[in-house]
Order: sequence, then structure tokens, then C-alpha cells
Amino acid sequence: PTLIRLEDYVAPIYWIRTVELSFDLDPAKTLVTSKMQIQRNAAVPHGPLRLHGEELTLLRVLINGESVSFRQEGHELIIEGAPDADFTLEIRNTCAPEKNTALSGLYTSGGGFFTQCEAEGFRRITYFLDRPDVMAVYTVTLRADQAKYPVLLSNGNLLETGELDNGRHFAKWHDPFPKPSYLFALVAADLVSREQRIRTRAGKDHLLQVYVRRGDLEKTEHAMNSLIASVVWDEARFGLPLDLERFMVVGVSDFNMGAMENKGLNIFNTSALLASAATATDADFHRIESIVAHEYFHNWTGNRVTCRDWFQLSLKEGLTVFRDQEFSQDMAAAPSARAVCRIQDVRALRSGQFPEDAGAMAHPVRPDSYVEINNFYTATVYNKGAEVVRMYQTLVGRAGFEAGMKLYFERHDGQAVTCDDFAAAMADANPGSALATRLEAFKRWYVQAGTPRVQARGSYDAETQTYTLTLRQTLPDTPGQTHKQAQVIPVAMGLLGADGQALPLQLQGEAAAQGSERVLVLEQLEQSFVFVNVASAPVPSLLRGFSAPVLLDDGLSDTELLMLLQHDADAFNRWEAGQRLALARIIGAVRAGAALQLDAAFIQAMRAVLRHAELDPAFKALALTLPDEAYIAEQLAAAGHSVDPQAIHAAVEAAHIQLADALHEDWAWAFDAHQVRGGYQPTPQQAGQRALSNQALSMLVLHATRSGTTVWPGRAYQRFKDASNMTDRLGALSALVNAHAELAVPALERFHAQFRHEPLVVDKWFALQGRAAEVDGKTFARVKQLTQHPDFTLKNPNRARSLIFSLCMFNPAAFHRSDAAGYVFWAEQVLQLDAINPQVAGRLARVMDRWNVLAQPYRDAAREAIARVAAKPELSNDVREIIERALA
Ligand code: B3K
Ligand code: ZN
Repeated sequence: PTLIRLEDYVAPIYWIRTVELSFDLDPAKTLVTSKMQIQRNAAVPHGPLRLHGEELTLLRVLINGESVSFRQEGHELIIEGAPDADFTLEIRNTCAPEKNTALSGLYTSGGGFFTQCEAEGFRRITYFLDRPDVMAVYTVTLRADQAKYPVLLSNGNLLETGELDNGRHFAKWHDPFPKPSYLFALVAADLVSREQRIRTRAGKDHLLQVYVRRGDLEKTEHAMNSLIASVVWDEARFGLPLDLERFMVVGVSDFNMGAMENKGLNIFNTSALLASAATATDADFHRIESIVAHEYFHNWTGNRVTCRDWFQLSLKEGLTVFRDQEFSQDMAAAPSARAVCRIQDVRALRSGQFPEDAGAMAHPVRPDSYVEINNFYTATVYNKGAEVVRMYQTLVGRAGFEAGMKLYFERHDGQAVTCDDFAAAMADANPGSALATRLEAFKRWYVQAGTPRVQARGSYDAETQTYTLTLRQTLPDTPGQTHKQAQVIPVAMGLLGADGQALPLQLQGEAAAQGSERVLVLEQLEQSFVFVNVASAPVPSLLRGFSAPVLLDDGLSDTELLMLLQHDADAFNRWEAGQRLALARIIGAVRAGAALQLDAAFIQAMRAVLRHAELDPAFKALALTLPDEAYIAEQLAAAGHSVDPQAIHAAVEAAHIQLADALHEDWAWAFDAHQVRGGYQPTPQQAGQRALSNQALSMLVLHATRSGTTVWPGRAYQRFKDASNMTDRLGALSALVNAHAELAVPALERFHAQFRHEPLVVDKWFALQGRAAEVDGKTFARVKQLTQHPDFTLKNPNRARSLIFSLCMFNPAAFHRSDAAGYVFWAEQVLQLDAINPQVAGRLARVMDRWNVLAQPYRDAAREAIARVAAKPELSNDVREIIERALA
């Protein structure tokens, strides 16, 4: 395996301008013919034509209709004697879709054909310059059995269809937009579609189609609505219209990730597409809306303007995640619902990206090297990348950001570009802005890995009525990177007076106060900001809305945090204050090695949130959710402590139980007061009510099973049986399962029997058990047993994730066992999966990223398990890279 480095980038020696592809589809052996118009790139020195190809059988190679000599080396087809002038290259090869369990390239699923080409799957279909800076116009002819595969789709517009001999038929597609091979797609299957015609602002008519298997049609309404909303939003917010007459979305149940933005033919994991009240939860509805939007938004940020090379992946991913986050907030509309979106995004960043940024796989938003690019579709590239884009907006303002986007498309439409090009457009559209004046320093966000730490200390001088806020940043070392330079950190902030009111903000040197919220830009290692005319000692509210992806230490006392929790004008920071109070108590107990005992002040603060007359139920549910165990672990690690997952879990569990006990009456009130009347709607309002009532129910059942009472478990079982929607049904079921209530057993059985024909619901059934709170090793034992369940298979990625990932990734207390059985299980599963699907195996391998900070005996045991995997000679590049980095 070779290390690919950004600094080695060279433009291609040849361009492929057009390609005519034809497919004779057959599961065992599909014949592919490719006819390419090729042009030498005069800008670079001459050299042989090297095409990528993997797992292919080559039948013939013709240049301008004549046979030509070539050789094959590894995964390359090399032609030395290609002409100088433009020429036609014709290639014929076969591939074996039904043997393709890696689900990259052309594969079969549920009796149909589907493709996944990003990042390097196209080379598993035919020989090609499979790199994103080679963009071609595609014409595609599909031929297949008409009865088995009545629907034949590819990118762009349908030119022609017709019947052939032997019960076969064909369809011919043409995509007018030049595109890189990773955006190619085809589908041949027995599907039906929901269709909707829309007219956009620009007055153009478009056909939107969502293709799924016959029985799933009624589950596509939400996806269609989300798609329409996305089209409308992108035009309204960024002036970006739909550029194709036809836009298709297709569902497939075997898929490596959420979805894929192929030009005009998005392919979706059914889990990110299908929803009905009976089978999907509020969280599923929300996820579907955001993924449909994400893939649609890629049409401009990714497809019309694409990446020059894969190091620039965040150019499209960070930007598109930012766009889908903004879309979700705009859809949520109400200010409190927007804050809820932001809190959820930050929670995801902290529990997924912060550990990554501190671990063995830490890499910059623009990585500088990789072995297997699929390993770099990471939380850093996606979520930290989105935070970087958000910081542009914070520095230039919303209108300035929109101007930057406009300039970016004016300059680069139809091109394959770099993150520098995006940065330049943003700065050039906003001359003199807080971004443009420090652009080079800002761009360190792309280059330096690791989560910056910001320490903030304030001091008040009553005599001069000044408040001095000193901010210091430290940049932690990460693998291969030390002695980092200061980053540009926008700190949105306000000051609160003694009674909680927002104070006017006037910095020294300013003539007058300028509002009560502003953005300080920390760009040196240490900087002080002096506020004048401050009447009394203020409480600072820093990093409002989480204005930068950093770890903040503001040194605030409990009293100050309680004040922020009650009064901060920024909803995010109100939530954050509550989390900080909880975190301090949990970390305190873990570090002292003592049992956690919640104090009355904290419990009272939580009660006040729960009973608050005005706060949104969704916000309350988040405020009453304890910090994620992975985030707690990172806090400890950042402070130089080793991580004992069992100790963390015990402290969190204790806090959980004490909140269940102490607020028992309040939870009972919350449960009753937040019942949704009327039909199911996946709106933020209804979802918030369900979130809070389900949280209340799980607290009540937990309290009851511990105190040996049966009323609440009984009510939960009743609700589980009678629920009119999946959110409440699953909420009640997980309340029983997590409390290990006796009724959990019949409830699980009943649930499986009721939904065994709904694969996405069976996934939930496995996931719930994989994530169940661990008590005496019961969860772990159950998961091992479930791997033998007739419905379990590693071949379907959703199913593998539902059980194995749930345990290894999301259930630290069940996974990190002192007898190392969790690690042994992990090693076995990684090896088994690797033989089937390296991408999914690589993802599972990442579970051990942070083995290095574990306390004993976990640390040694984890290392041994990793070494066991490393010892296997026939590992995929995907797993090998992760494992070697872990051991480095
Ligand atoms: N661009 C795809 C991800 C492809 C992952 C390949 N391993 C989905 C998305 O981000 O929209
Ligand atoms: Zn994306």
C-alpha cells in the first residue's frame, strides 16, 4: 500500500472529454464497453496513459479503432504509445456485480443493480482516469432483462428506450454536465416511483422522482417533501437553482453510508430515505430531511464545482454539511428550535470529532496524506469542516457569506478546485473584512489537526469600571504535527450583569457601546480585551452558539454557571451551562475515584429547567440529557488523565439514577403534560414533546425498577403496545430495556414478531439491544447471542452497524470489559467484516483510535486486540491503515 500525498499532486497527463458507456447487465458477468475521447494535457510533460482498474477482466483495447499494445501493472492499465493528437480509446471488460460484497463499484442488492463510485469505485466498473479533476460528458446505454429489471436509470436525461431480443430492453441516458467519474451512477431494478412536478422561481419545470421497491412507496412522502423544500431553500438562500429537467432519488438497502450525490441520480441507503409514522422515529424523519437536503445541495457544492483531488474533500463535504445544517435550522424556524438544531450538531461534533482529533487518526480538515481515501470520510472532514465554513460566515456575516458563495460560483462553475479557491472567493468578496485581513492565518484551520483549547479569564476593576478578558489558546500536538501556530478563533460573546441582564459592550477605544453581543477574534496565543463602562462585575458568556470548534475553559464557578443557565440570552450557552455543571460533577467523581453524589443545587437547577414555564420541551430534553460518555472521556484526556470507561459510566449512571429518583414527581408531571394530541406529525414541536415525554418515561421506569414498583413499567408496556407511532413505541421499549425491567423480554419478542418484515425496524431492534445499558455483562452476552440470530448478517451494512457498531462504538460500558472480551469480539468482527466489506470494516476498526489514553487493564488488553488484527496478513488497505496508525 502506498501513501498518497497532497504535495505530490500533479495534473493529469490526459483528459477524457466524453465517454460512451454501454452495459450488458448480468449479475454474474456484466459486459462494459467504454468509448472515450481523449486529449493530451499540453500543460504537463508527456507520459504514458495510465488508467485505473480493479477487479476487472479486460477483453480488448483499441485506439482509433486499432489494437494497441498495453501492459497491466497492479491496478493500472498502461499504454505507452498513445498518440499526441486527440484520439478515441475503446475498452471492453467485464465485472462481477454479484460477487461485489464491498458495495463499491457495480453491485447487486435485492435483485437489482446499483453503483457507488465515490471515491474510487468507478475503476471497479471499467478502466478510467478515476480522479475527480478529469471531467467528462457521459452517454450511457443500459441493457438488461426487462422482467427482472424494468427500471433502467443513469445520470441526466433519458434519450431513448426500446425492446431487444430475448426479453431484454435498453435505455440510453445523456448527462450534459461534464463530471468526474465518482458522480457516475446506474440503477437497474424492479422499482416504482413517487413523482412530483415542480416549477421553480426561475419559471422552469422539473420532474422529481423517488424510486423504491414496490411495498415502500408510501414511505417516500417525507423524502419527497424534503427534496422539494431543499430545492426551494437553495434557490431562496443562495440563488442556486435546480439545473436538470429530471432529478431522481433511488433507495437501496445495501449501502455503505447514508447516501450519494451522483449527478441527477442520488442513491440513498433506505435508512436515509424511507419513513412512515409506524416505522420511523422523529430522529429518522429529521435525519432523512437533512440527508436529502445534503445530497441535493451537493448538486452545486460538489457537482457543479467539484474537488481537484481527494485532499480537498472538505471543500464539498464541510460546505455541504454547513448548508444542510443551515437548512435544518431554517426549516425548524422558531428560535428555540434553531438552537436545538445547533445543540444537536455540537453534541455530534464533540462526541464524534473531538475524540478523532485527539486520537491516532487525527488529521487536518485538509489531510496531507492517506493510504485509503475511504478512511478520510471522517467527522473531521465533514463536521469540523462544516465548523470552519461556519466561521467564515461568522467573520464576514451572512450577507458577506452569500456574496462569497456567489463569487465562488462565478469563478469556478464547471471546475475542479481546492479549499484555497473557496477561501479566496470568500475573502475577495469581502475586502477589508475580519476574514480578508487575516486570511492566511485563518487557513491554518485546514492544515493543523487537533482541537484548540481556549482558556478565558476575566478580571473586573470596580474603580475604573473596566472588565479585562484574557483569552489564551493552546494547540495540542497530533501525530506528525508539533509546534503549531496560533489559529483564528472567533469568540461570540456577551456579558451578563448581576441580575442576569445583558450588558452593553464597549471595548476600550470605542466611542460608544455596540450592542450586547459581539465577536472577538482571538488570533494570537494570548490576547486581552478591555471592556469599559462596566457598572459591576459581569459574568461572561463566551463562545455563544459554539462559534468555534474548540475546548473552552472559562473557569466559571457553579454560581456563575447557574446564572447563565437561567439567564443567558444565548440558548446554546444556557444549555452549555447545564452541561458544564453536570460535567464538573461527573469528572469530579471520576477523578476522586468516589461515588457520585449530586448536590441539591444541581438537582434544583435541573428541576427548574424541567418545570420551566417557557422553555421548549425539545430544549428541556437536551438540557436534561447528561454529557456523552465519549465527550467526558475527551475532557479527562485533555486534562492529562487516563480514561477509565467503567468509572465514567458508573458516574453517569449514578447521576442518571439520582435525577430519576430526586425528580420523580417532576418526571411524572412531564410525562403527562407532554402527550401529543392529534395525528402524528414529524414537526419540531411534536418531536420535542415526544422527546421529553419519552425521556420522562425512561426515568420513571428506571426509578420504578430500582424501587421494585410495577406501575410505571406496566404503563410503559401499555404504551409500547398501543403507541400510534414508532417514536413512542421505541421510546417505551427502550425505557423497559435500559432499565432491565422484566417486561423488556416479552416486549422485545413482540416487537420483533410485529416488525420482522420491515428490515429498517429489525435494525432498530438489534440496535436497541446493542446499546442497552450494561448491567452485569448482560448486554454483552446478549449481543454475542444475537450474532447467531437468523436475521443477523454482516453482509448488510445497516445490520452490521445495528448490532456490532452499537455495542463497540456506542456502548462503552458494555464494550470496555476488564476481561477484554469486548476487544476480542471487536477483533473477530473486524476480521470477518474485512473479508466482506473493507470500508465498513475500516469504520469499525476506528473504535480503537483512543486505546492509548485508556487506563489499565483496558489499555494493554486493547493493544493486544489491535495487534491481533495487525497480525493478519491479508488485511485490506482500509483496515491496515487504521490499525497501523493506532499502533504507531
Ligand atoms: N459523498 C458521499 C460519501 C461517499 C463516501 C465514500 N466512501 C456522501 C455524502 O457525503 O453526501
Ligand atoms: Zn456529502
